[in-house]
Amino acid sequence: MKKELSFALNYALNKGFQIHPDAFKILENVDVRKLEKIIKEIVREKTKQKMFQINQDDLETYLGIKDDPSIQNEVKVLSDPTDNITTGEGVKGYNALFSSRFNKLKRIVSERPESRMLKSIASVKSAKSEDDMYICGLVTARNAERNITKLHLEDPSGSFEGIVFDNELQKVAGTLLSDQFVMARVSLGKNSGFIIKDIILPDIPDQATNKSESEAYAAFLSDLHIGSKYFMEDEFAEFVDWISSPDPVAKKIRFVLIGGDVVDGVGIYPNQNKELVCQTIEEQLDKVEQLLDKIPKNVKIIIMPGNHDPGRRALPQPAIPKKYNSGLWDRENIIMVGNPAVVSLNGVKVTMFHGQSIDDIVKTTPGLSYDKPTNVMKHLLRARHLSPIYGSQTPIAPEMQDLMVIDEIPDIFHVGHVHRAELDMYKGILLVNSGSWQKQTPFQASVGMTPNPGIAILVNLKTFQVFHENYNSNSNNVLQS
Ligand code: D5M
Ligand code: FE
Ligand code: ZN
Repeated sequence: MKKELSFALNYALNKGFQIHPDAFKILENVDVRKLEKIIKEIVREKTKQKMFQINQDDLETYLGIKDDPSIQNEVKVLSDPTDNITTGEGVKGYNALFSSRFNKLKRIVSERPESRMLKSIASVKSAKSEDDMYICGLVTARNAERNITKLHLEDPSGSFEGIVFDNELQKVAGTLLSDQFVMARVSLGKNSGFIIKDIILPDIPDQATNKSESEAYAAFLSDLHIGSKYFMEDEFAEFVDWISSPDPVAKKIRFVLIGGDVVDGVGIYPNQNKELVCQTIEEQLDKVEQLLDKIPKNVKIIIMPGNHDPGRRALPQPAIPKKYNSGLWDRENIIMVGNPAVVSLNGVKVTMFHGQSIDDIVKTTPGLSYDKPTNVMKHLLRARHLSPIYGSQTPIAPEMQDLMVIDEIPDIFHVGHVHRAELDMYKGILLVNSGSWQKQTPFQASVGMTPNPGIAILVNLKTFQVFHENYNSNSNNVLQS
C-alpha cells in the first residue's frame, strides 16, 4: 500500500472511524497528494455529524463525482439509411440517384441570393447573351490544360463546357470532385465558348450550435477492428474500465459513438485470416458485446458500420444485421444505425459517417492527404455530400434517393476510417476524426500510413469543451488538432 494511503487510513482509524470497502476503492484511485486533505476534511465533517463510518457516498460527494441523475442521455435517430434503402436497377437506378442528388442540392443552394438568377444549362446555351448568368450542375469532368482549366457540368436539361482563365479560380476548380454539385457564374466569350467567372459551392451557412442543457459527455470512437491481431485490446479494455471509474469526466459520459470498423471482418482483404485472432464474424461480434457490456447502462452506445463490418458494402450501409449478433440489438443501451446516420444527443446533432470516400478524394485532390482527415471533412461539408465521386474505389449503391447528401447541418461531424485522431472546427461545426484502436498493420506500414491509435475523444455537449484520454504508451502518439 502506498504510504499516503496508509497514512490516510490510520488517521481515520485513530479518530475512531471505519472505512467501507467501496470507499477504500475510491481512495486507492485518488491522487496521493490530495489524500491527506481529503481524509482530514471528511473526518472533521463526519465528527460534527457524530457518524463514524466513511462510505462511498461521502467520498463521491466530497470529490464531486456522484452519479448525477440530472445529466440526460436522450438519443434520437434523425436519419438512418437502414430502413430507407431502395436500390434501383442498372441505368435507371443510376439516373434516379443523380437526379435526386441534383434536386436535393439545388434545394440547398436555393437559400442563396444568387440562386434567384439560376437558369437551366439548355436555356443558357440558347440565350447567346454576353451577360453573366448562373447555372448549376454536377461536375462530369475537369481538365487542366496549359494555363486554363476546362469544366464540364451537367443538369437535367443538358451538359455544359466552360473555361476558367482566372488563376485563383483555377485553383478552386482544381479541387472540385467528380460528380460534385456546384453553381457557376458564366458568360459567353468572344469566340462563342463559355467562360466560368465564379464557382459557388453549396457549403454551410453560419448557424447557431445546439447545446445540451446538462453537462453530458460523448465519447467518439471508431475503427476498433475487434478480431484483428492488431486490435489494442488491453488499451481498449482500460478505456472501458475508465468509463466506470470515479473520474469526474468519466462519471458524466452518457454517450459512446462508434463510427464503423467495429470488427475487422472476414475476407475483407487477401490473406486476412492470417491477421485475425477471431476467424468468424460471430466470434468477433461476441467479443464486441463482451467489451461493451462493461460500459455502465446509463451510457447509450451508438454503433455504425464501416467497410470492415458485416452487411452490405456499398454506401449507404444498413446497420450491422441482427443475424450476426442479436445481443447487441437487444441491449437497451445500444442503438444500431446505418452509415451515414444523423443522431441527436440531448439536442446536439451529430452526423456520423465512416469515411470510405476519403480514399478517393485524397487520390484526386491536390493539397489533401491522409494525415489531415479533417481537411477532407471540410471538403465534404462544402460540397454538402459525403461521397461525391461515383465509380471509383468507394462502392455507392444506385439508390432512388441520394442518402449521402448532407441535408441536415450538424453540430458535430464524426468520421473515422483513416485511423488518425484529429480535431478541428469548420463554420461552427466540431470536426472529429476518431482515429482507431488498431495498431499499424503491415499493409499500412507498406503504404507509409502512420495511425495514432488508442485515443478516445470526449466532448462536453453543454460547453463543447473537448478532452481526450490517450492509452497509447508511445509518447509520439498524440491527438492532432
Ligand atoms: O482503412 C484504414 C486506412 O487504410 C484507410 O485510410 C484506408 C487505407 N486503406 C485500406 N485499404 C487500402 C487499399 N487497398 N488501398 C489504399 N488504402 C487503403 P480500413 O478501412 O480500416 O482498412
Ligand atoms: Fe478502419
Ligand atoms: Zn475503414
